[in-house]
Amino acid sequence: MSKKTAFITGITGQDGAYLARFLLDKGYRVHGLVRWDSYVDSAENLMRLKSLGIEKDDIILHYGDLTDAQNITSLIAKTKPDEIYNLAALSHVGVSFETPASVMDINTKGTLAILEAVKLLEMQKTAKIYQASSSEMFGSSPPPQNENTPFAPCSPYGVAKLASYWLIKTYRSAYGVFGVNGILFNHESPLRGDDFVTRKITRGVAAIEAGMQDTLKLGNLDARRDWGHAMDYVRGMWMMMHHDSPDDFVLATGQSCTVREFVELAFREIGITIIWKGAGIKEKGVDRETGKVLVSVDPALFRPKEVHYLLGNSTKAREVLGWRPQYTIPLVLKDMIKTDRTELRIEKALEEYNEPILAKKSPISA
Ligand code: NAP
Ligand code: G4F
Repeated sequence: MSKKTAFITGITGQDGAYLARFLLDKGYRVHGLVRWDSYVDSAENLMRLKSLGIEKDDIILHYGDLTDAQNITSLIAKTKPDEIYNLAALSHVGVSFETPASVMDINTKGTLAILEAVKLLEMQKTAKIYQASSSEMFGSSPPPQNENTPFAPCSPYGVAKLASYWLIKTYRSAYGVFGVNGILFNHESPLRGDDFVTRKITRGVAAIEAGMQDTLKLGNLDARRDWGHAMDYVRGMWMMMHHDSPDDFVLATGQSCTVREFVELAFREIGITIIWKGAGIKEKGVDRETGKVLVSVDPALFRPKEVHYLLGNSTKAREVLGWRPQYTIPLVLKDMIKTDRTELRIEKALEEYNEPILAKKSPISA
């Protein structure tokens, strides 16, 4: 049997890396879209892939940008994918308030570029599309949320993702495109960007333990999320693409906790019990043993509008696809903090090792 071909946008991101690993292990030929950048180390954006044992030669990377429709069309024509996974996005909800126009360009017009390419190239029958829809689209709709919950987005990110969700449904019914919406609740991992709250917390806690940071500054501690593991969720993406007919599915663990509770769990991993003192922007997380302030609230991290409570009901994916998450919040957290503690111990050791060498070499001290 000939190899299946997948084209992944967002291959350098958290989900892209795990999905590439998953598909390679299944014997796929994997193409990925990458943006050119001017990092000092031009391979920096491939770090996540590398950490999962994926080298440049294992996949085929193409320079491009989701906002460039001609580029996307020509890449789809050239790579002839059986499956397109559209994971590229400006994925930070808070940042989407600062850059709403680029969010619409990437997160909505980018999806349109893929759909139009498939339509223009008459690939409806050969190329399936997975769209990375988001629980952020539910916004202020009360929990638990499932496929029938009304959408009420609260951010430019949520609005842009919702427009893409509808584009997928529209091209599915109007042109027969095999397009699926995976409505995914928050999912994390050791590859999560450190601007997202879970990674900021696990890394911050590990840095406090290593003596490299004094306090952890956070925004809204009351927000409640349904946090799963990215590895479970990329498996779910593939399962949706292999269902007989295109449909929309929620993936969620069905458990949630607040940011405050996540902080408590993370500190417990390093043997610290946090007690909370004060309220609102004066609230502090204090080490019960030493009385030291380890967590404080920074109002600059509040969003203009907040999604307060996300808790998913993934009964449909469980019953129709047979999908089950293997990770619960405590297990996701353990996986993340274990990696952060190891990485920071190595970083610290390297710093200590390099310090005397740098001091010797420094022209200032000479
Ligand atoms: P991520 O780590 O932030 O990765 C985003 C990816 O998109 C990166 O590879 C990034 O490339 C790429 N990208 C951004 N703008 C682009 C552009 N204009 N052209 C081409 N590529 C571009 O996000 P993630 O957590 O893996 O999430 C994957 C997808 O699922 C996103 O669409 C996200 O919105 C959605 N989603 C995520 C979650 C979650 O909890 N993780 C939940 C629901 C939905 P660079 O490396 O060049 O920046
Ligand atoms: O980690 P977050 O930035 O994730 P958020 O906003 O829920 O978005 C993530 O999940 C969505 C699915 O629901 C995805 F579609 C999206 O791409 C992304 O992956 O923030 C979680 C909560 C928010 O309520 C935020 O206000 O944590 C709160 N928070 C409190 N302090 C913070 C911080 N968030 C961040 N990023 N940084 C803080 O210091």
